[in-house]
Amino acid sequence: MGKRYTSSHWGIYEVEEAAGRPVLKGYHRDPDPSEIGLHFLTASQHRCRVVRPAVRESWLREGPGARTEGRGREPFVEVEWNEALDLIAQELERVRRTHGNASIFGGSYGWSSAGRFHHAQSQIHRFLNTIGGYVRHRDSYSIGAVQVFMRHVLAPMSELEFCHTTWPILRDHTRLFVAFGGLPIKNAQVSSGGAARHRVKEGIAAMAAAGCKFVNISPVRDNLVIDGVDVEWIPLRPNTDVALMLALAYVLETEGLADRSFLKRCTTGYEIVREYLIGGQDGTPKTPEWASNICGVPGERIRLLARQMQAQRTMMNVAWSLQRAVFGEQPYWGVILVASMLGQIGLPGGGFGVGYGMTNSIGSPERSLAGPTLPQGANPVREFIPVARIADLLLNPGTKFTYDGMEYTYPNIRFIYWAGGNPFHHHQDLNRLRSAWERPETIVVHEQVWTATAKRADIVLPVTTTLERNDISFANREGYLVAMRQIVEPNGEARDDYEIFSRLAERLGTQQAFTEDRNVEEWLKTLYEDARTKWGRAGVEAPSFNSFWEQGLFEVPREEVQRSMLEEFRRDPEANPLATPSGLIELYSSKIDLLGLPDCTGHVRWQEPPEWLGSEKAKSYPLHLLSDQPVRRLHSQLDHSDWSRRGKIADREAVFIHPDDARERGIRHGDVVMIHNERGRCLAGAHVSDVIMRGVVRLATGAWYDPDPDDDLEKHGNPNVLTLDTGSSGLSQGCSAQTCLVEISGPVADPPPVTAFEPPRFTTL
Ligand SMILES: Nc1nc2c(c(=O)[nH]1)N[C@H]1C(S)=C(S)[C@@H](COP(=O)(O)OP(=O)(O)OC[C@H]3O[C@@H](n4cnc5c(=O)[nH]c(N)nc54)[C@H](O)[C@@H]3O)O[C@H]1N2
Ligand SMILES: Nc1nc2c(c(=O)[nH]1)N[C@H]1C(S)=C(S)[C@@H](COP(=O)(O)OP(=O)(O)OC[C@H]3O[C@@H](n4cnc5c(=O)[nH]c(N)nc54)[C@H](O)[C@@H]3O)O[C@H]1N2
Ligand SMILES: [Mo]
Repeated sequence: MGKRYTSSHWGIYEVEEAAGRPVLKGYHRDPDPSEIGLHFLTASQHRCRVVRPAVRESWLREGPGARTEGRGREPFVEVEWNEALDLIAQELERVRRTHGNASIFGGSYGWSSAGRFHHAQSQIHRFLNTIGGYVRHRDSYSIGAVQVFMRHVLAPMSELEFCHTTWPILRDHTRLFVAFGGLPIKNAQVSSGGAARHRVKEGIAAMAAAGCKFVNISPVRDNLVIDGVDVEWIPLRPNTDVALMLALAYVLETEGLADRSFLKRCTTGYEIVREYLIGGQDGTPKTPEWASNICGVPGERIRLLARQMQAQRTMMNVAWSLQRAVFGEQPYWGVILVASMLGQIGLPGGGFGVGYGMTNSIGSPERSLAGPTLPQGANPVREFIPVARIADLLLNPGTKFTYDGMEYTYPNIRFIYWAGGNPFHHHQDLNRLRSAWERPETIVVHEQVWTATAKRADIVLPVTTTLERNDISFANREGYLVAMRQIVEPNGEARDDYEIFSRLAERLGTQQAFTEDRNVEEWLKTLYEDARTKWGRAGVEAPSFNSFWEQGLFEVPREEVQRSMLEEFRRDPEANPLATPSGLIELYSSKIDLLGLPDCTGHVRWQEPPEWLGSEKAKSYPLHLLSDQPVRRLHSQLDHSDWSRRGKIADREAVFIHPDDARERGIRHGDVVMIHNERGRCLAGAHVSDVIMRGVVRLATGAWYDPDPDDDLEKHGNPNVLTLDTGSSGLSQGCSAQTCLVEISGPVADPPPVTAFEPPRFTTL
């Protein structure tokens, strides 16, 4: 056997032996390996692992629906595997016979693990499809708003994400890079399915060395930092980028700097937007001074920026966080407007990006290929929710919601089956989710560790990590297929999700449909060979499965040609039309306008979000809370690792606060403070720093939700007890986590200890 590798969302790691035990090292061809993955192996032995199947006491004693308010409080009873599987199979049978499959929610949103066969979401969806289907989710928390919106005005995000202008082209051509939300190298540690060579740090450094200037437009400074290079930071109030973008457009229009020929050839609707810009619709010209009052950026800087962008090859980038907000579509429409007026879309190094720095794969010069994936089968159930509407679904069965121009009804959910995600980390307004979570009669969770979601289930089944099973990892445009050979034995009684669903399928009479009579090794081979055949047609010769498995990884040969996003379209929009109604970039969309939605009209528009620093509410809650992606983990994954815990302050997640805001509140660096608003309260450790602007605070996501059982105080610093749970708009219904005002008080004397990583209580019957 050759060298051993494993792969994770954080990267490829080499497996070596030290003192007779395996250790992980960064892949030697990775220029910037992520520290997160180095701690995967040790974390997988943590005592928060789920060891045996467990059932909530009242559910076991009294059956489905019993004392559902006890979820998260009551002890569990550990049971034998066969008993747990019998209970789940009987309950699935009861629910689908009595209430139909549209009463089973199998959303399972989450990243789970990098291996493509054991990918928990694919496994659970395939299983539920074989038993008659389930209510599913659509879209993602990542890009919920823009995913729905973008295809109407330009192109589907799924296409755009993988056709970004490559880093080498940016280096050779871009002279000015304007980053709304920065270029967070911390985020580019990951790619869903497996980052390979971490390229963003060196990509940015190479651009800077080639003379490109960077402007970071963001409430925080530290998400665009280049060693030895001055990056201009333009602080702006959260949720106000669209005002700034409109003012840039206003300057381009009124100073005669707009590229009329590009607007005419490649876009539609500019005249209508122009009316809005100059104040024809509402009597308010969108001048730099108008924008300055909203976003806090000096009018002169806005004016100058517009001229600078017009005078040289400029790439603009918008972080995904900007659309994880109420009216989240607007900054994206705004950047499309400004980029169209600059007329550089499709030119090397010009135009706009919608995700540089968000994951490692964006802007990668590697080939675009579809990798091995487990077929999920067909879902006969039509009902679905936009992913971030989970609490609405549970609280309001039978009520209507709008989505992408249609009206739908929330079904009545009795059974939640979750594998590979952590809603008590990822969802907004967790106190609201907590009441919603009491509604279903049965909740089953497959987990590796005792997450807050596992603790709030009726039946929890222990599953293996990728280190404990064989798998294949692949992420598009990462350039590698990795043979993830098992490194350690399964922890406790943990089983693979596949094994669990196979045993359930056996009980429910769908074993053949689910397993197709293949064991894991046969599946890996089949999925690999299927992908290899497809790749062969695309001119990529991959080795046979056996030699791939032996070698440990396969490096996909690179394409010779570098790419610029939308270059074909720009060259000849008639021959290469976009998939929009006009075939052009829609600066005005009659399709969206005709929907008559109040919160997403026919063109980009500034609207006051329900919570922002200029709102009435800021009088009681004067700080805007950003809950960004964490540096030392992936969401809630590996929060129990040493690496993540060493990043905490007084055991809690660090809340970044400006020195003046801290002083006004008597808060010092290292204090435990309380963050609160009318939705919830949590404790956090104060990190006093001027990397954040005044009036804004930042608490990363992913500290395991840890509410005190006797009141609603969250002890660990999970921002989602504070965030807003409303759809980004009636069009997209995306997640609105970044629209959130809070107040902070402190210091808190004698804070209660963090208990997030403790397993739940156990009892016997
Ligand atoms: N406030 C706020 N909230 C946010 C965001 C924000 O910016 N602000 N961002 C949102 C975004 S973009 C996202 S993507 C979500 C992320 O939210 P999630 O994807 O739900 O977060 P993860 O922590 O990755 O959850 C994955 C879970 O799967 C488990 N797991 C791993 N491997 C396996 C496996 O093989 N089998 C099984 N059964 N389980 C496994 C892990 O232990 C973990 O608990 O959070 C969203 N929430
Ligand atoms: N290490 C690590 N990396 C990750 C993840 C992780 O959990 N850990 N999660 C991955 C996932 S699932 C996703 S979806 C991506 C998400 O990628 P993003 O959503 O883009 O990431 P964030 O870190 O939330 O925010 C990026 C930047 O936007 C800034 N920002 C926030 N609000 C505003 C605003 O209103 N205006 C402006 N101009 N800037 C603003 C933030 O301060 C931050 O600097 O990250 C991925 N990368
Ligand atoms: Mo995400």
